[in-house]
Amino acid sequence: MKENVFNKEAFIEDVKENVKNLYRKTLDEASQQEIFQAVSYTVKDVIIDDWLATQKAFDKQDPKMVYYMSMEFLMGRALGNNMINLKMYKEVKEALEEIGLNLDEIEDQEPDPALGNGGLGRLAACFMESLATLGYAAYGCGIRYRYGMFKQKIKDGFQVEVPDNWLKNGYPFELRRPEYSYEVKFGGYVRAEVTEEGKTRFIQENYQSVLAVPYDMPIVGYGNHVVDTLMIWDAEPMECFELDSFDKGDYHKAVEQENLARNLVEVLYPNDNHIAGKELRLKQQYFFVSASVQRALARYKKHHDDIHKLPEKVTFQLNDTHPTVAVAELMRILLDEEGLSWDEAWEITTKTCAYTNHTIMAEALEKWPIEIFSRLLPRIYQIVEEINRRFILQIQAEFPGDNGKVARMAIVYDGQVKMAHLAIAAGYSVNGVAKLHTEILKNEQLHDFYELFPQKFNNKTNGITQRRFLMHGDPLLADWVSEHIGNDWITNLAHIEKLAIYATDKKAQQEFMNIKYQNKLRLAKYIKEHNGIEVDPRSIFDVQVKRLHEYKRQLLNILHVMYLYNELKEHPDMDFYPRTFIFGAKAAAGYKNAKLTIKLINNVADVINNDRSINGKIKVVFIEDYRVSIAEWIFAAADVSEQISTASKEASGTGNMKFMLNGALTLGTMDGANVEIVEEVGKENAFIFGMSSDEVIAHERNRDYDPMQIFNSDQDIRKVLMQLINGFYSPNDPELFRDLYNSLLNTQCTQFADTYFILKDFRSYAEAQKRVMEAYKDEEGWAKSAILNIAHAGKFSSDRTIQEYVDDIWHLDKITVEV
Ligand code: GL9
Repeated sequence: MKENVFNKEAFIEDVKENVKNLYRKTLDEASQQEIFQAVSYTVKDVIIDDWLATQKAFDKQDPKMVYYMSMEFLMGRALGNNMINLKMYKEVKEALEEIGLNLDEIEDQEPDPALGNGGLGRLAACFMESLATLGYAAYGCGIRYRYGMFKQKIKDGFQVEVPDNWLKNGYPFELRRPEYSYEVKFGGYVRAEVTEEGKTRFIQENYQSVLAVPYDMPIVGYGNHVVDTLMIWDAEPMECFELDSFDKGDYHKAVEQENLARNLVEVLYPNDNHIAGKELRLKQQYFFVSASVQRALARYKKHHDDIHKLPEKVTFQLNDTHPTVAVAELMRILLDEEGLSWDEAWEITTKTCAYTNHTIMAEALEKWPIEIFSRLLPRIYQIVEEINRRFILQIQAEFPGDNGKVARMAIVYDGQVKMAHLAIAAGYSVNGVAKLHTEILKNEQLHDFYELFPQKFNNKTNGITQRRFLMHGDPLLADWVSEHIGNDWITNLAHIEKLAIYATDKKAQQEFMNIKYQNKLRLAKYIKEHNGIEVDPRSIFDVQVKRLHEYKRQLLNILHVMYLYNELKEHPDMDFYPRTFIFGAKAAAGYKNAKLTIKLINNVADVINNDRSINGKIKVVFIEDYRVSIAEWIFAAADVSEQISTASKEASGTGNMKFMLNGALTLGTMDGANVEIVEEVGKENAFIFGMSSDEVIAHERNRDYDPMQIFNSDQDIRKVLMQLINGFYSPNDPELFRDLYNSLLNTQCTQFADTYFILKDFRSYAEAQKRVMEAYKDEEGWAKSAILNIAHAGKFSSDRTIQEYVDDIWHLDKITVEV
């Protein structure tokens, strides 16, 4: 295969040309943003050739392909990673430096396309990158939200949400493809018509429609010339309808239809592990699913004429239940447009769709009121009802007389359409995202379904891409790894195990600690600039960055900080290693306790950071607007990775893997993928605490946990909780944190006090934190553990995850791209 030979002079000439053509400027007149655009277009030129060649390879090699359907793709910035995967990053950096330009600053001009909330959306982005790198044909299917995840501002300690207009300067890495537009229909009614051959046909009438227009983004594989495609859909009004409507004198409807198109893709719902149940959300789901399925089928039919063989060439992976209407949409097209019988259509559908579950949180389970669902999608609802009718017959045949099963498993029940049940009934595969999570699905959450379809259930432990989260985020460490063990880890992370022999090498330990220090300096500088807080890069950087959610227990972390501070005040000479507690988290806009926790962290930070008497031994930092780009720097700088969710609640976690790969030690519960991290690296190289998932589940079942007993018997905990309501951290409004206090103790205010067992795990957490401190004092021991963490992160590459999806679920063919 030909390497992309990089020509510095030609690259710079191209950038200059782009600045001239785009802005009628010379390079020295251009702003940083303009230079970012020009550099991006130059890089895009390189990508385009590979992209074309990849499409040619698809046509010629006719591989089976996966359509990864997801409401969210949390891509993060593209420029840097595209250059890394084109193997031109360092060369471009040098070329730009020679003409006085700084690549870091240029990269910093790119908005983070934040078309996702958190782990689920970032996983989809890592998966696309791994698919391209492994040489599989893949399309990501999603929505081109005009406003992605909101920008977070911290004002007076409170979170304020600001719209993120990421498209305002134009996004260089997208391509509008109007020739692949499709109509998507909403509402109206369904008329049955008997054809001449005596078949019944169903026709949707009096509907509103929008035009789905795709924007394609390139997904560049690492060094293999493969460029897959992320298609994200924009909504435009159907032009012709307006006139039609005026003709019919239906002005109102024409306006409604315009508004539908305008509102549809306006904004991403900012909820993590929680469903808002809004009608517009269901519209978004059907909109992108219908358009994607139509495009996939059109592509298939261009190359194949037997629709029955669709499962040999196409698979739809449903990223959580959000795109599950795909099942019914595929049925609709096969029945109504392809004219297949129910059994033929069902056979194809159930061999084409597969479902991934990402959470056991009850409030995240999607259920749509029949009223909304049937009004919005009348034909789809008919089909779902028929799937349900047949599914209930199957349940009854399998478990005769067990009416409880029907009640628990039906797709349509209690006035609701249950999307997970539909996905499991129709999917040929159901997978969880970490070993423990999959076991909980099989034994608890989806036990009834597991009894009916044991063969469908499988585990695919999540992973992350080392190209972004080591090569791009932590170049010093990446180079150091390569110097010691070569480059193989870049495309096969299992090779990073070779690093293990350096864990006890004094020189390697020194070098590692020095790189960590450099990365801590980089972050300390950022914190100084953005928070005005001076942090000591020699202190332990103890980090919890992730969405704010009660089950993730940021509250446990900050309560422990309050406890430590009390200890330090009482025993000023106690043995203590300086600590910087770093938080970063967005709270869903309507999630009160989550937002209050942010305020608490900031108030605690204010008090502690300004208390001279503790000599800066504790610092608390809340990083504003936590997002992919800053995350890369944070992982690189972390010593301690806080993964402290209530056991059983975090399906997998993926931040835990990013920290590990960057040589941070996990302080965590036996939850999600933490279990497998400890399995890989060994208990002695992590700090594990707290209840097991079995214990948590048993308490939940028996309802026998009483936090009040702990409050009454543990004076340190009591003191910390009292500080929530005595104005210690909020003198002007002593009642400010009352709701947090109540959430822990007061059954009047929450169904169960301390739902997430914060007080129950507190002592065990505090004890684990002590072990962290002791361990850090032994610098060599710490370096050894850190290096072992990196060396044992091999399993957690999304390349491994994708290969498992391919082997067990998708059965894709590899393609090769010649250039
Ligand atoms: C999540 C889980 O909570 C995480 O534990 C898991 O790692 C990711 C990816 O599998 O999926 N499920 C979920 O709803 N979210 C997750 O992060 N939340 C969102 O990002 C919307």
